[in-house]
Amino acid sequence: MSKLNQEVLKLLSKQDFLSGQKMATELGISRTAVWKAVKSLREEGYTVESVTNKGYKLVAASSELNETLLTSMVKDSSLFSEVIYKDSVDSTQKLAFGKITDIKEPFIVVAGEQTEGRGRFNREWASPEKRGLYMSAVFKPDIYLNEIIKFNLFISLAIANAIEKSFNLDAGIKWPNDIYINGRKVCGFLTEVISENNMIQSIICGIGLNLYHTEDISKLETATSIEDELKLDDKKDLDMESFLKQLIIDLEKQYDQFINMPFSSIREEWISKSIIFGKEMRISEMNRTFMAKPVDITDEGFLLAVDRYGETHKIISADIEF
Ligand code: BT5
Repeated sequence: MSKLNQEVLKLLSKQDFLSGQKMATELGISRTAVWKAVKSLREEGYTVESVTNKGYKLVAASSELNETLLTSMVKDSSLFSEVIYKDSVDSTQKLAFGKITDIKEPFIVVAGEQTEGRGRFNREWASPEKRGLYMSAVFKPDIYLNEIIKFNLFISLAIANAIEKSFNLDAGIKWPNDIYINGRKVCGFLTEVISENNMIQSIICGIGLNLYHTEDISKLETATSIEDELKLDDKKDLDMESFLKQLIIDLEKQYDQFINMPFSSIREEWISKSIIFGKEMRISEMNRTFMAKPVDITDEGFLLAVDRYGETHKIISADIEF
């Protein structure tokens, strides 16, 4: 069905009005099949007008994430081979893990809602229906396990850049895995790995981005959404098509950099987007918590933070809070 939706959408995008009969002939299907595809596109959020004797006209693209849109995005991707879309899942991470052996190339899982969305250390990730992007991107690199330290640095830059370019908002990176706008978290991601003999086989990167306002999310003191951050004049439906295109382009670009280049190649840009430097933060490592100011990041991707006694700490992995 999705492939047919895409073909009907392509025809509608090219023309003003197009009759059901013309589409049916061009696609070699019945008029009923055309009608069904139009109905399904409308259910996915596309506005398709129909006028007797004239036919169908695409009035507005969908402001929702939907299967047709995602499939066409991935078709143009040089990295991802396919997308799995579900209206509702427990967690896209779980679904992605379940498909890893069957799908040999990199792929994407997206859901309209998650009933058990999770953050790091199994914390909850609020994933209300049609309000956000809930996505797991699976990469299949052939690199040493210790390279994974750098992965989050490249991916955070990709997400921040995509948000900035698409919505004209100032997106800041909060090391290690959050994107903030105006002091609040709009996106969190988590990186999980399958490895054997010190080599990474798959990276499963789960990205949760709050797109539209919800009461649940605004109740969280530190959270925000793209819609909440847009200026009044810009508060129209979000253009999902250009955002997804941009996100995939930026993920491809930064993943390619991650595989082929050292962190130093993006270090300056990453620092310019980071929101943690020079601020006193609570840093929680595996077995200790202390207060310190992040001051720099090394070429290898280690965070350097200075505590009140002037001692410098080299941090590989931690939770940090303002
Ligand atoms: C993260 O964890 O920030 C990673 C979130 C990853 C979610 C994606 S969605 C697609 C994929 N499938 C999944 O099941 N997960 C991934 P962490 O740093 O542990 O942050 C979690 C904390 O953020 C929670 O304890 C809350 O305080 C807060 N939080 C929960 N939901 C939020 C939301 N929607 N927006 C902002 N903050 C939220």
